[in-house]
Amino acid sequence: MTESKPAVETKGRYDASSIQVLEGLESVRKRPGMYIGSTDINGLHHLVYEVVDNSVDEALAGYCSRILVIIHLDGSVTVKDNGRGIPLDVMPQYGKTALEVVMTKLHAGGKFDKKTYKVSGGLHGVGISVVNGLSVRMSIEVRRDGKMGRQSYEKGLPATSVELLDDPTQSETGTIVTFVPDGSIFETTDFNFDVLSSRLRELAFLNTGLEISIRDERSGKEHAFKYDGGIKSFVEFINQNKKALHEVVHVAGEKNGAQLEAAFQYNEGYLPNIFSFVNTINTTEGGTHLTGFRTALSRIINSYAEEKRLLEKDVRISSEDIFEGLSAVIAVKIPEPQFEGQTKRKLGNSEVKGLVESMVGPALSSFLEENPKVARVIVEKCVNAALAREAARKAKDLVRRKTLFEGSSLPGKLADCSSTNAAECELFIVEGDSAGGSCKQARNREYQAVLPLKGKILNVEKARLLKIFANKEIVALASAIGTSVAEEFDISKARYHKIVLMCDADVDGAHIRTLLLTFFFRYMRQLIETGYVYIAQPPLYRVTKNKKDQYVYNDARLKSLLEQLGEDGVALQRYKGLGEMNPEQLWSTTMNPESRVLLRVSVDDAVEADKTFTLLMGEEVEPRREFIEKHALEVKNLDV
Ligand code: 0RA
Repeated sequence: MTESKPAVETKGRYDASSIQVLEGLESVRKRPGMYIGSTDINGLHHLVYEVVDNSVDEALAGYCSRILVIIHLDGSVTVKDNGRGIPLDVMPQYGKTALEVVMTKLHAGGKFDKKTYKVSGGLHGVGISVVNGLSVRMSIEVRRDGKMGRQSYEKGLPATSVELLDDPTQSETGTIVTFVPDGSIFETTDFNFDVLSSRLRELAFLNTGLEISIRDERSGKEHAFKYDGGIKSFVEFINQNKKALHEVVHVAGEKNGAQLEAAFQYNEGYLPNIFSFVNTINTTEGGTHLTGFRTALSRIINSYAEEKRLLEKDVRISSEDIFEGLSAVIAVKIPEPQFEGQTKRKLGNSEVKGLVESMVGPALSSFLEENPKVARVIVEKCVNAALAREAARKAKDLVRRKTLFEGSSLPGKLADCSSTNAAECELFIVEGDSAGGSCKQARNREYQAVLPLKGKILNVEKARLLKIFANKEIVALASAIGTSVAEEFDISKARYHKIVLMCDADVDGAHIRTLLLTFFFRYMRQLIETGYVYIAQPPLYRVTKNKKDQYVYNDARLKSLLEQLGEDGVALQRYKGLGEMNPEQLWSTTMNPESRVLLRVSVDDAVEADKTFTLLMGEEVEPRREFIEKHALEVKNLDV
């Protein structure tokens, strides 16, 4: 590989547009990173993308409808398409077939750059010859014009001459490429099926109607993608497990050589899920196209809402409110993209912002006018986001000012203990005023404090911050504990090192306990992590036999007790609530450290816990109750 011709005249035309620079592949092997970004697993996958991009170009030109990728057992990869195939005729200026030139020469611009929107910045579009240069072995088979042409290579150099045969099938045209990546160049040559598959799915979304399949012979896994709805299908896919608020909105346009396609749909959730592409490259860091989209959305939704008088006074939808619960895909095609950012995945071209804005704006505006129902749903979603943001800001200010939970103002309902040594102090949070009363009589005033809570406390999972901090029960709770909440939380200020939740042993009690735990988990998590939070275990039954009382804490124990003894001469009392116990009973069964059973609450897996609380606090009440009944009393830690 020594050939390096600076400028080559092509077919008698001398104008600058047809100039191409061809050179051998030695530079590719010397500086692989310059051509494929890196030599890690991303660079490895890039080899597949590069070949597939050539097939996709055939599809864009209207000649290819199917692409198949196969990962073989020996670590090689095959890409097969039904495009036109690479020309097999000899190029007079090289004395070689176009096939060999395409496969063995690095080309920068000019005739072979048939790609209208190819990418600068080293992301792709470098040519299939780069893959060849970085492969220990590569072979290609082309069917075209009734002929079949094939050639193999080693490290980019021809290992055989081009074989030309009559195509025995004489049917479909196309290209089959197989390559074995060079293990002396790549850190790993182990292709990841899931990564390749998800990129191919992206390409299938971005190229409407194109069928792309991938098969992994190592595992037997196989995926096939074909989306007749294009990026509209992409948005539906993103929102699959979410509750969508309306049909997908689709916008397309072309201006000053830039093409734009965008689709979006709001869902009931709060998180944005936005994918942006430039010339089919996933711009994971966003960029000017995304900014243009966001600006247009924000401007048009605001002005629509204002015009239709859908805004309460003082409400202004900001561009962050626009993204709440929004799933969207924005794909642009531009001639000369500039990529910036950490991973070169951020579009930098400043002109694109205005272009996108000017295409999305009017289209969205007419869409809203023509679809007033959808428009209202969208405006309402954004207004809610704006209100929530404002409320959160106010709540934060409140907490910051530290007036809310200062220890100086202990709640009136709190029967505090006399000790100030937090390590020995216990706070019993008791469901209901009557049980609270019994508890106050039963307790040891020296180190046990009692705070009765009335009914169900607020579900903090569903409420906005401002509402949470306006809730009397929660403020009472937080001020009694003394640590403040959220960002202001300070464990060293805890006034008790045992905070004991004492609820009835029924479904409502379990629900209240979960509401309390949710509050602790979301706003005082360290309290749980430090092991300060406990659940009291009041008995379910009192069994009296031979004038002797026995307290029973679960049904299994009752069953075995009754079986062991027989039911003759046995008196059974079922406790439906804490209120049914007198202070002495309450003391001996539930509060006396000598005889009580406490469960310590722990968070073993915060991510799982997070998911569980979200599930528990969902809209459906019944499944939640079932879940609570099943799990809430599972023993994690015993403190006797
Ligand atoms: C050069 C020129 C033409 C097609 C291709 C390359 C081509 C390359 C690959 C790689 C994988 N599949 C491919 N399919 C096509 C243009 C051919 C024409 O003008 O007829």
